Amino acid sequence: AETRLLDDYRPWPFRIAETRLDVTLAPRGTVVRSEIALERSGPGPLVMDGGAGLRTRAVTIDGRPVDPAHLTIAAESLTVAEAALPDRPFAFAAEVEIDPADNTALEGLYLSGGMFCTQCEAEGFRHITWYPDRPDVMAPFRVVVRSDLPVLLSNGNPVAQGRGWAEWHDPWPKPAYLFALVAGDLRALADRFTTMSGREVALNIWVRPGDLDRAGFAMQALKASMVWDEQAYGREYDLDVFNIVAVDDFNMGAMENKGLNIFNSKLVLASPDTATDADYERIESVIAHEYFHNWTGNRITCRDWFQLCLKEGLTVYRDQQFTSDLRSAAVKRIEDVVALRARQFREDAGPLAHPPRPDRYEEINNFYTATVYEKGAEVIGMLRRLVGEDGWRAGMELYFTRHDGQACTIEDWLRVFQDATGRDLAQFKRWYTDAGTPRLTMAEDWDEDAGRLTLRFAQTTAPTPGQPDKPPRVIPIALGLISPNGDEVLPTQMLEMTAAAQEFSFDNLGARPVVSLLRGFSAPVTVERTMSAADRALLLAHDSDPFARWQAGHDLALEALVAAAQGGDPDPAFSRALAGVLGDGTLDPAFVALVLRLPSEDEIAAGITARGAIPDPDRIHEARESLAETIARDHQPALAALYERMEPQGPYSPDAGPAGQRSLRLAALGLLSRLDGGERAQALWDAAPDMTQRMGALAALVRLDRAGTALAQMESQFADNRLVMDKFFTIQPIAAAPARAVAIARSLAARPDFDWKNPNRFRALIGAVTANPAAFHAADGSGYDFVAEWLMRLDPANPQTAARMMTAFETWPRHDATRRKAARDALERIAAMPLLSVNSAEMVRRILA
Ligand code: HT7
Ligand code: ZN
Repeated sequence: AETRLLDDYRPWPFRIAETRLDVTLAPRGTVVRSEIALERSGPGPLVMDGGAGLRTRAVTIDGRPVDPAHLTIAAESLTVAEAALPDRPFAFAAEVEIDPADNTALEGLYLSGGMFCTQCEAEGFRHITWYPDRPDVMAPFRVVVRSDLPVLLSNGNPVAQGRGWAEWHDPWPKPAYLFALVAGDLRALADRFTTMSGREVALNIWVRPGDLDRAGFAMQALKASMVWDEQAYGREYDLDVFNIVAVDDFNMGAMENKGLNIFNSKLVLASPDTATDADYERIESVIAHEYFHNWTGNRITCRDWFQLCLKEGLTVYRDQQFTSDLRSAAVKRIEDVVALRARQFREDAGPLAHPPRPDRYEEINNFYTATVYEKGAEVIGMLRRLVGEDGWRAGMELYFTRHDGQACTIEDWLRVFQDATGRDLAQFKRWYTDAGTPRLTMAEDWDEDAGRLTLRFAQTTAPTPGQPDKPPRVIPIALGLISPNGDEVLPTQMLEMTAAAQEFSFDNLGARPVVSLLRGFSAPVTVERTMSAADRALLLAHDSDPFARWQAGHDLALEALVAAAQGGDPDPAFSRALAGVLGDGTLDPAFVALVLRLPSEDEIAAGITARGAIPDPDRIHEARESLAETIARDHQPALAALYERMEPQGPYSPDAGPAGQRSLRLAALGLLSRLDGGERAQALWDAAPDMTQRMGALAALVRLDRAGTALAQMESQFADNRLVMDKFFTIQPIAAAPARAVAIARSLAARPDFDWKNPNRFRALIGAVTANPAAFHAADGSGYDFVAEWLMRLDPANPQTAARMMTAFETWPRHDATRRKAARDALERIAAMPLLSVNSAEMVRRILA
């Protein structure tokens, strides 16, 4: 496939005054008539993007058919020669036919359970009609939708409607990727919002008729998001209506189409008996994320797809701030860092590493990654730390005013902050252009006589594909100093490291303090320092920074697990230190639950790799299980008391308080079930107060291999609820003992309700195997084979989802020779598939490179 390069950017040589679409829907033979009002802005022919599925019936310029001598229709483009184009403004019109019923890739216009819907980001619009399908070409849209279905929606404001048709007008110029159309038998949960300038906005969440009673939380989240963006950034909504539609078949989470957000139904529908606390929190944050895109993504969009993190990194950053304001900032920060390390650090350490702003790609859909999204957000957090609060506010204001209505680049973004603050951001830009996670080492010199502590920092970044050398970056290092008795002797300081090696000294210290390093996770780096278990325990007990406090406990656990998984004796320090945490009634239960959550098997494997050894997934699993059992034995009475005390009283609420209590209760349950044979878990399942606790109980039962009755009950109660049944498919392979997980997954895959063309169901089952590391990385290759088999089946139907899941293989190079060979064989089988998609071909090639 063709490699696209950042440096090859050229503007399109036309401007669009207006795009008109008239779409007559049918499962097969949907007719799309387009009329595009154009004006030349540079030399060249008129080249439109399009896909193989378009049956072109007519192409006209100013109403006259284009002379075939001047018209070239190729596989992916339509060209009208310059000679056939008028010098003045003109109208290009086309009529094409497409078949949404055959669209299993879920890009462009497709059918989901009898409902027509679209997904156009990144390059789906070209499957609907001929168009300049690039984000820097923006136009107001006028759309007529024709169908017998009762609800007909598109972007913008409704203009008129009659029997079988509806007209919509979106006055805000937008690129084609933000186009959307929906038609179906839908019901709306309706509400209203008055913006800060007094605009009345009609809010609708459209769902299938039976789902209305599960849309209330999403509506609440939408209104909270609208208020927050006004208060935090002064941004208000700009149309008369805001529509959200829930769809069952969807490749990702949700899509920010202007005025018509389309959501995976799992990110809209929630009730206490069907959704967990984590589901609720995710719904809240994704509703916010898509809503925030209205300014960071839609009003100001990307010049090209290399700039994807311009909108995604910033919008993730904004949704993280929103959740942190609504819930607990400390807990949110820890959760975000856990997720960043699990997905982005892992990506950065493997063959798929790329910068937040890549400079080449074959298939853009492969670049909706943790690096673009989550690292993109971390880079923005660092920028804020470096320019300070006033600089941040001034920069954001300038960004919104200077670039409203434009398609921008990372250079535009950085120039705004340079202009607003006078700060040179040339070195900071490396965070956007360079891949890899910097490794920060710190050594300490203590001068007892002078009372001076000198910290010697060094940074290095390992080579990544295509980037052998890494110059130093600017790293904001937040630190504080804690005295041996736990008092803070130096509150948080923000150091700026700019060189490969740098020293910082602190004077007038009475006794040697303990350094609380990288407070708030002030930069996305890995930290290496020598530190005693006693000092870590001191920080866990006393650090004023909640992130650093949690990190101290996490490091204790990680060190113990890394040692145990390599055959060493497990250090009892972590379990011992937990006594203080479990006994401290002032701590937020959600925080305590996070301290109790052991490092993942994948994180332990990465820790072993970082120490230059080869991880053994089976031993890692055993070490983790064994530490959990030790903790349970060491703290049984305290855990049992917490389990009882943390039962929230009153009706279910997904708020942070009760959700945090449940998370601690279930953490205690998970540990206690190692001692009580699952008695509490069974009792909790039977009492079944809400889905959060049911799933916590079920996970413990599956792990103990005594979930048969519970699973049968779940199935009979929820056979008609796809979202709950997805949980049924996930929990078994993910929580089962690794030796049984693949066999369980195979038998689940044989069930008639394993509707593998539905991305949620596919991810629920096949993704669950990849999330059980000792099963996926089984030495006999059975995990790799199972996943590869299913990816090969999915690829022809839905390349985007298949390619995305291939990232499960990205850690293959760190394993032993037997596993490496098994993984390579599986990947090579995929690579050898006839007609493998461009998406999967690119992924396999990069993973094997
Ligand atoms: N901007 C969207 C990214 C996206 C997407 C969403 C659904 C299906 C396919 C998609 N391709 C790209 C989602 C977001 O980041 O908000
Ligand atoms: Zn987004």
